[in-house]
Amino acid sequence: MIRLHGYYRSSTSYRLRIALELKGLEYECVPVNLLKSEQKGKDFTNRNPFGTVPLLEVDGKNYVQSMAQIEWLDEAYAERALLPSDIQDRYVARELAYAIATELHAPLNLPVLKYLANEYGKSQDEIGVWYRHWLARTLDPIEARLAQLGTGDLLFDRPGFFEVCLLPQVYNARRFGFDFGDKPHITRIESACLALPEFQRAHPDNQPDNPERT
Ligand SMILES: N[C@@H](CCC(=O)N[C@@H](CS)C(=O)NCC(=O)O)C(=O)O
Repeated sequence: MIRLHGYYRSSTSYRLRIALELKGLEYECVPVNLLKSEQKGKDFTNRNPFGTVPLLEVDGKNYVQSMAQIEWLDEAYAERALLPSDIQDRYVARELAYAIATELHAPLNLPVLKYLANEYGKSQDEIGVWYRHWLARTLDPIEARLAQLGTGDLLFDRPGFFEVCLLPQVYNARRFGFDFGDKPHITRIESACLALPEFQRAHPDNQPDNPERT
């Protein structure tokens, strides 16, 4: 039994939903409301001392930290691999996915944005400028790398490790009004992925804890 404790709009929870969908694994979503700080409650932090989503529960064991979870899932369930079999391709998938996970996610996370507002009195407009600045710093070189690699509709022949990380970040970027006008490779991959049922089922719009859906 696989349970994913997450929040519909959390990009790391969205990563896990895409990974589980692409691997064809059955899972149950357990909502954790970040706006009510449920991730900081004792019940939750006893299982995940980082106090962040997603928390992946498999056969009674807890797994935390999205990139480790995704790599673990890919090793534990070898079918429909997310990482390519060729070592060079695997390197490229990791290079681009970890650029998003390590450089981009941290300065854009909810506690950072709250800190800017509460400790430094920054307005929503100023926070938007911050958000788009950090997005461009990593999405610009990712776009350049995709051009260099001659990428088509997807990084490789089917969606995997990179697309799992890219789509949630693009979703967030669009919420914050990021201009993708000069990013044809990223937007082509986005369109190709959003056309697939796995990505549609994983999308924040289709999660039961999305208040706009219920
Ligand atoms: N490095 C962690 C980051 C997890 C993370 O920051 N999750 C966010 C949602 S995308 C969260 O739980 N934020 C609430 C908080 O930090 O209090 C991972 O990849 O799992």
